[in-house]
Amino acid sequence: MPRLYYTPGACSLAAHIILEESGLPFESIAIDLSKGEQFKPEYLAIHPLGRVPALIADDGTVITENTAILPYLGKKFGLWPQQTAEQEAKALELVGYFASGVHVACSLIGRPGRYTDDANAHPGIQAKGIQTVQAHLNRINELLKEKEYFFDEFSVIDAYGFLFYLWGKKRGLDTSDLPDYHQFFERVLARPATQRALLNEGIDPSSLTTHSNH
Ligand SMILES: N[C@@H](CCC(=O)N[C@@H](CS)C(=O)NCC(=O)O)C(=O)O
Repeated sequence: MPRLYYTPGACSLAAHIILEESGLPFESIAIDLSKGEQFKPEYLAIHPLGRVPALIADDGTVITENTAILPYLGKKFGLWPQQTAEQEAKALELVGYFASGVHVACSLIGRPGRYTDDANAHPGIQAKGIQTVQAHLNRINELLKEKEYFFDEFSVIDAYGFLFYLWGKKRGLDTSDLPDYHQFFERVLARPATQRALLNEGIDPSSLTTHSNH
């Protein structure tokens, strides 16, 4: 059975949701980033960069990077948009945008030390991160305009997109003017697989719902 290495509430949540969506058995192993478990030799042997997620497939293949893990799981479980080559290209476009645009901008806020050792410069990097992530959330809200999901049906892209609204809220960004993204977030949150993944990560799903007026 596949094995997922994850950290509660981290970007590994997208793969966790999809494994739950599959309805098939899988193993999940928590890596506590706050304790530096990602840098233990046993874990570095799996993911040499010391990051989550890492997935070990049924045949023992180790897969890292959301840009590989999510299309892989999506194709395996029928949750990857590929009705046409163009639709698949749009799905890859979003996976790439989320990983290299939105996630990286989030790390400006959470990990300014990655960009400079000068602690005096960290607040400026974080302020730029907040501004950039806010612009990404606004853009995602536009992409979701009048849509239930990013594509015709629920897919891995939705599990990934779900994450950034959650992180935006957690980091105190303004989510009050993102009505389409908000509704999408609540829709994905309400899915039984999302609820199971969150509970398995020790996160109470009811603590995430906002009941806002959107
Ligand atoms: N490009 C990687 C990024 C993975 C990543 O940065 N994961 C974060 C958690 S969201 C992490 O493991 N951080 C640990 C650290 O920075 O030490 C991917 O998309 O899989």
